[in-house]
Amino acid sequence: MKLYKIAKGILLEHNNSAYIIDDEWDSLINRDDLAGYLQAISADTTPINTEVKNEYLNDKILPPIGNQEVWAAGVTYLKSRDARMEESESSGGASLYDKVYDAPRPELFFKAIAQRVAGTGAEVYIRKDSEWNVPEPELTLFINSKGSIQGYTIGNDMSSRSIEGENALYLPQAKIYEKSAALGPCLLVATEPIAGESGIKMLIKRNGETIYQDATTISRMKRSLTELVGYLYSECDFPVGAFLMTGTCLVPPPTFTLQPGDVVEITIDGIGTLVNTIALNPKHK
Ligand code: DO4
Ligand code: MG
Repeated sequence: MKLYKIAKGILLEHNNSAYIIDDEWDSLINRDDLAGYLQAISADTTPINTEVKNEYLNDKILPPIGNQEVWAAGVTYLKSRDARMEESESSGGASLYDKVYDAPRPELFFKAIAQRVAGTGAEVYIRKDSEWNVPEPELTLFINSKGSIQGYTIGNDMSSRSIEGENALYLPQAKIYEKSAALGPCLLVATEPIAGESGIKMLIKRNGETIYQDATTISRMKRSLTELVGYLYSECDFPVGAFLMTGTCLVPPPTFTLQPGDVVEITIDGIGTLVNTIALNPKHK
């Protein structure tokens, strides 16, 4: 089942039919057994016709977030550890990444409030004071206020490698700025946990040509999803739930940096594709 936040409200897609749900986003997604609740709604509601559904989904799709905080886990895949060790070698910070990869406690950091999150089809920004920028494709969890994973979406944890590489203490500046995060296109709600074999793929286009593409599976993650959630929820309350990006599994080669106009497409099997165009923030150019 897929939940879309659209201009007209909330659209539920289930078994090739679509339904409009008259509810408020935060209280809807923060339920226990969201999957069961949505199944019951689909059984009791008249579906909208396909034309109307396509019209809604071809219009602007909003990020599937209300008033939740977005957090992120780091160095959960070998690829991320190796790339970070390389970029921080000259600042002497490489061993930090090596240690956190093997430590019982994961790296977790605050990433965004909803205002800084872009949806599919929207722009994400690179910083004007950063010369080395990458997208980070990440399976992203929606966890309700009781700490139970209720859904999955696709996340892009936009990052400045030059700022983070200069000094690990600059991580918040490398990671947190306007439109440095994207989520979407929908929230996948299922009765079963997402399968480890689910593929995650990233493609970057410049002037219509593919300049980078790679793919892997979620099963390459070093840690379990519940382990990450356990640490996040151990001393923080999230009254309307929280989103947690689970770390990047793909890193473009060191010679690669994003440019304004590039298009980033991240696909996760069963969820869909999150598409964003790279831009500089017009307010801060
Ligand atoms: O340690 C820095 C950030 C790591 C990160 O964002 C990732 O591995 O995805
Ligand atoms: Mg990341």
